[in-house]
Amino acid sequence: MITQAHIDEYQEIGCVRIEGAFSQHWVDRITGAIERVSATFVAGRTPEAVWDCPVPISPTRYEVPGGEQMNGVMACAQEFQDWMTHSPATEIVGELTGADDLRFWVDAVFRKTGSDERQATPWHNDECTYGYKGTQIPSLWMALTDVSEDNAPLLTLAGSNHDEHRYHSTFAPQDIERPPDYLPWQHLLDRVHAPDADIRSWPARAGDALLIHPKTIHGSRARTGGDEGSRLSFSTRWLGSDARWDPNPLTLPLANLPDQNVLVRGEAPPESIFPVVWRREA
Ligand SMILES: O=C(O)CCC(=O)C(=O)O
Repeated sequence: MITQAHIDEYQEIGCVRIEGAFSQHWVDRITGAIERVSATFVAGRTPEAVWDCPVPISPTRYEVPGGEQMNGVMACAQEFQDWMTHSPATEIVGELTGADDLRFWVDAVFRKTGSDERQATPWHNDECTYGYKGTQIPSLWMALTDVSEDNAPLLTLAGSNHDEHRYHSTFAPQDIERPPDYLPWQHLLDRVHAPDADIRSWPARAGDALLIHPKTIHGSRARTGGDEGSRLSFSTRWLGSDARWDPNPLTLPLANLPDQNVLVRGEAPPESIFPVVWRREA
């Protein structure tokens, strides 16, 4: 499924679309799982884990203007484990990043409904608060609905994957000294709003996937079609073989970790909480 052209595009501009990455079978199963998990939250309950996922994430859901977001629901439906084990997901991430092995980290669901312009995903990159450092820690974004230009496509700043610096996220503590390789968030915003910014738009069909480099600056448009439909995506974060724990004062701690000492500076993710789920065949 992955060609050299996909790998080259990913390396050059920090994002690539894999058309038809997931069959209708996976689109239907993941959508069904998301609907069930969301309905459980809406009914006032927190969905329980239904399989033994050792990653220290806990399910959360919040409503945003014109939509909802959920995080850490991977353990809450058998369909998600089946997808991780049997769909092409890990192969896609492994082949595109060149990693020798891969660990699942965390997931997020983005649903946008109607056309409230505040539903646009704000500009950010994913590494800004990460304690893991490496080039092989991307996000795999899966379209669960068709995403036309007026249905909130993702936007990326081409080439930002090559940035040497990092950004001081608005989610990180603000009242501390910024490490020397970090730039203010306003710098990121100025770049994407510059008249010559090389912004790429990523329309997709349900089942298409995007691989987003951890440094790639991205966001989304809002839905602009004026209809009452919705746009749904499932995004998963991965740790490849070059991921090393390298926290700094702007790192958001991994919540729910019973013992923070299992994370050792300079070391790969511990097998006990981030087991390898894919290995390159020799
Ligand atoms: O689907 C979206 O609107 C946002 C996705 C995103 O920002 C991410 O997965 O990091």
